[in-house]
Amino acid sequence: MFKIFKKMILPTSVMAILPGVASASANLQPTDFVGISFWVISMCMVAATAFFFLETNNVSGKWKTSLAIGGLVCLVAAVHYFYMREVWVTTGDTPTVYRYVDWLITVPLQMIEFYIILSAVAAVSAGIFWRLLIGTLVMLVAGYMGEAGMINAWAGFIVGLAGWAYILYEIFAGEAGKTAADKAPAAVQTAFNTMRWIVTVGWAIYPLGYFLGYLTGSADATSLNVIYNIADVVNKIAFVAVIWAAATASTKKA
Ligand SMILES: *C/C=C(C)/C=C/C=C(C)/C=C/C1=C(C)CCCC1(C)C
Repeated sequence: MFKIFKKMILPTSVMAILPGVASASANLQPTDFVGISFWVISMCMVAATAFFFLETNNVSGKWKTSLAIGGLVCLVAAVHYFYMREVWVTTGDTPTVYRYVDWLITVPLQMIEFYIILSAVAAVSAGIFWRLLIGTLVMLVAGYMGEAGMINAWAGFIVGLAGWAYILYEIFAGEAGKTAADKAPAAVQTAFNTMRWIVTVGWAIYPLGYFLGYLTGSADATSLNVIYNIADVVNKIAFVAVIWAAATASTKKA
């Protein structure tokens, strides 16, 4: 009885909460493809949330934490997508503040996933955790301050890039990268490798958007929002799906 309750509590609470924040906008025009993309992505995030939470029941103990965190990433993103869609549909503005609030929560959680999947298979130092967290915060806070006009826009960009470079160094050549190469089993190595390429190639979209949309003003709000929306599917849902695949493979083997 208790087990069933435990299994149901996460998905049920998610499904109970989400419709409450998903006030359907009455203003969505059939030709507003950016608005439609906001809608589609928010629903993908809801579905992914439910899926990853449910799948925590099907993987072995050491993987449950990483899948639960992956579910949280999608849940937080889903809620922000509802807000962002609303801003876009009602004002036609880019919902920059909501994106940054979303990033401030989801990006550190995603970076911490590197640490958690390694600690599921090897003894790892807490230094990895802190370096990834600090690099992420430097990247996001600098970008935000630059975009909000609190500091020089170029300074924010350059400090933000340095934070990102620091993260990349850690997962490719630093302690995290070395631990994955030396100590992780094949399934985890594959996952780790795909995840760090998502962080390199997929995440490049965001500084590119800052550069083209904000610093040089050569990209318009419509294309930027569509690109961010599609990028988030890869950079969040596919990122967690890679962890899920490793978790499932390693559970079947055990
Ligand atoms: C789900 C959302 C994700 C994965 C967002 C990631 C955002 C970034 C990697 C942002 C990076 C930036 C820089 C590297 C330079 C400064 C400007 C930022 C914050 C856009």
